Amino acid sequence: MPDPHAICSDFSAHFALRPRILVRAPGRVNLIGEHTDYNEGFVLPMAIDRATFVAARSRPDQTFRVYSAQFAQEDEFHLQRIERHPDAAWPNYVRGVIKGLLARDLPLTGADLLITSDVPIGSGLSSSAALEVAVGYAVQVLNNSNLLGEELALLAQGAENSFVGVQCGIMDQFVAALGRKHHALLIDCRDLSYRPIPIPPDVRVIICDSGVHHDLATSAYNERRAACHTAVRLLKTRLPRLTALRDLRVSDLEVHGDLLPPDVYIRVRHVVTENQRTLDAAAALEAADLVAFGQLMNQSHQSMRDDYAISTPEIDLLCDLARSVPGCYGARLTGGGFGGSTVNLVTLSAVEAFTQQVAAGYQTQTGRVPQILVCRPSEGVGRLM
Ligand code: GAF
Repeated sequence: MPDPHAICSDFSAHFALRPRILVRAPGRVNLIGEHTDYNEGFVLPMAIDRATFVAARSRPDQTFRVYSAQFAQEDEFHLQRIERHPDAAWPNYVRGVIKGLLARDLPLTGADLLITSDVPIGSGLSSSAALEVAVGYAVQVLNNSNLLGEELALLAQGAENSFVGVQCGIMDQFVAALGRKHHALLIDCRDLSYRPIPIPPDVRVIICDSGVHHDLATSAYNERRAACHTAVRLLKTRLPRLTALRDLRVSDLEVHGDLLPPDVYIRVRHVVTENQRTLDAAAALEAADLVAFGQLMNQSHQSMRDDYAISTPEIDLLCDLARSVPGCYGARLTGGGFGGSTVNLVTLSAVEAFTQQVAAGYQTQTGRVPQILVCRPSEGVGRLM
């Protein structure tokens, strides 16, 4: 984790004043429940011990000066004129959140922000949600407002949907805002109720970053979401009460699947089976039945690979390597897909062997060194200073 004192010193060096606050929001890894959130279904993510940090101080005017230590770039904008940044991507996450706060009629002053992070970018660990939630929280603390928890998550998701242009669901922002130490969260993405489920102390959640990320991921993600909308529209002709794929059971799909073109049918099959797997996996975790949990992870990966078509050869290889290590309960792609990372559940005593064998196997077969993070379930957003 970056040293909080060093972050504050960087702020002082950049803005010539001490920051008033320092905020942290975590990245996340999803244990199971992929592409179910925007179908109003269930997800089971946990916040990780990698995070984005925002040091901040109010300004007496209406200007925002935002420095990204990772990109060594500064962005400046006026509160009354917030538009998309013409070239860089990262400022739009910040601008979108501030615009969202203004749209909620919160009276804001300008601020100086310094942002730094140890959440890898493009690895499927939701560095963007960590950034949105950290900025939304920090700016509210400066302005004495308290849109917290699920409201903060919705604000951050809105920024990503309408300002950045990714039609993501609520999962990443929700767990960045509400993550719980030692726990994963079973989230019902329809009514946003949730239940923390403890991760047993004798296992580790290990992330393996393939180092491969496809540029078309955003458009492919939006296409998947569009296919789900199409499916609901077609199914509604016979099932008028259906409002989202969450309402469909596996048995309904067998009866009404003839309404769907084959390419849409397999997408729906992933969502419907994944939703059930997520509920089953949450029950298995609650019962500390890690063997059952791991089998559901493996089935989830197969469904993402074959039906939702969001895996890659590198991710499939990482999963195969992981499953060949004794003590690994299960392995699957995590996050939106098209590259990124796998999530693996590994018994404590096998962590070292797992790390060595997967890294060596991946390097031999691809020439790439995977980043492997043994991570701990952490708290959601909070103030460090
Ligand atoms: C990305 C999105 F941001 C989430 O909302 C979710 O849909 C996920 O992909 C897939 O489960 O992380």
